Amino acid sequence: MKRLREIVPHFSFEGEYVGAEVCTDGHINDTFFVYYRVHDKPVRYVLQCINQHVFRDPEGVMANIEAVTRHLRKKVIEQGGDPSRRAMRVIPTVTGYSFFRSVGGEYWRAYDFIEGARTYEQVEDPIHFYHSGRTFGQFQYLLSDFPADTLHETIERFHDTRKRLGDLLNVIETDPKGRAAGVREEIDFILARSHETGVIVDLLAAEEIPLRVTHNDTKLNNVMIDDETGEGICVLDLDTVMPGSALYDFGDAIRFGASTAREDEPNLDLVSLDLELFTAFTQGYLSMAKGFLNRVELDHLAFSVKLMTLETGMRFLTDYIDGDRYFRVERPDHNLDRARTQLKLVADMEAKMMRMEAIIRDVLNDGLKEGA
Ligand code: GN1
Ligand code: MG
Repeated sequence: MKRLREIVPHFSFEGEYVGAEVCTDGHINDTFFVYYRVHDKPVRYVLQCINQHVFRDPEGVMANIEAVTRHLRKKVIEQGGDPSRRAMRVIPTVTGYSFFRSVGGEYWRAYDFIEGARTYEQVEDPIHFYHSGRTFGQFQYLLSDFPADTLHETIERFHDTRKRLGDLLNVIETDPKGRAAGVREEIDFILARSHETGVIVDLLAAEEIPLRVTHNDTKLNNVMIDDETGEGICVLDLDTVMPGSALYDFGDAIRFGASTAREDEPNLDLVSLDLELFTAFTQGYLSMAKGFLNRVELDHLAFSVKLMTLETGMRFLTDYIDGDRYFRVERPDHNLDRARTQLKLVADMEAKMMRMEAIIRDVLNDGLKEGA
């Protein structure tokens, strides 16, 4: 916390400083809540130190975030919404920059905290997940006229699942901690599905599905849900906003939010895909997105759920074998537990694939009836 006292004065926070605490959500950046008082009213800000092992170009990240939040704010205002709740605001430094670079080369940035709303690690009420779907669908919709090619690709080939498979194969080869032999079963499970890893990137390359501005990290805990109405207010964690496929966002949201267990649940018997939650998200998402997705995108929604889950399982397993260098871990084998939940989900998703397809068809057909 000591270093915070040196960082805080560089931001144009309003009021008197009260204190700060660590926020433990998220696997990548260091996050803090900073408390102020403005005319006796408590105010909270979010202060983050960007992880430069993951984000090699923090200035590119902030340029993306600045441009995207500006665009979202403009859209929200045009539509008569409340921009202070519906779009994140980057708090400038006292010298007017979107980030502060410390003497040691750390990059810090700050946001307003939206009060009267919270994020969830797991769905507590399916309606929240419906609203999560609507909020991510709306995010894509509001950015559909944003020039995607002006964004920095801040993590190269982030959701290129075939490349992620290559990363796994490389680390199995070098095996720096001697962990590969202990996870043969998991490796074999992934290898048996290697032919599917290129499906979405190949559709993008063939221009059968368009490149869109996507969020790329659509976990339930990246949506603020209003405490009173249960509605999704806005999307958080814009670090990975980049050109990508809408399928990445749909699939990743389901893999995290529609699981019956936490992402790191060690007891795999508790882990499965909840089809009721799948339905809730699909209804919310398609209520915003069915108007702009093309036929090939719609046809691959269910597949994307499985592919994004397989990809995340591969990433956790890669990091486990690599000695836990990427994702923050809180216990030994944490990344292995995470990898196993993902692979368990993949197997369950395969068993439920036809039912997912049928639900998507029903949701689309109901939508058509409504509009008729
Ligand atoms: C990371 O930091 P967090 O928890 O929002 C990761 C995502 C993974 C996710 C798995 C930049 O997101 O890609 O899906 O963990 N973010 C980055 O929980 O790698
Ligand atoms: Mg996050």
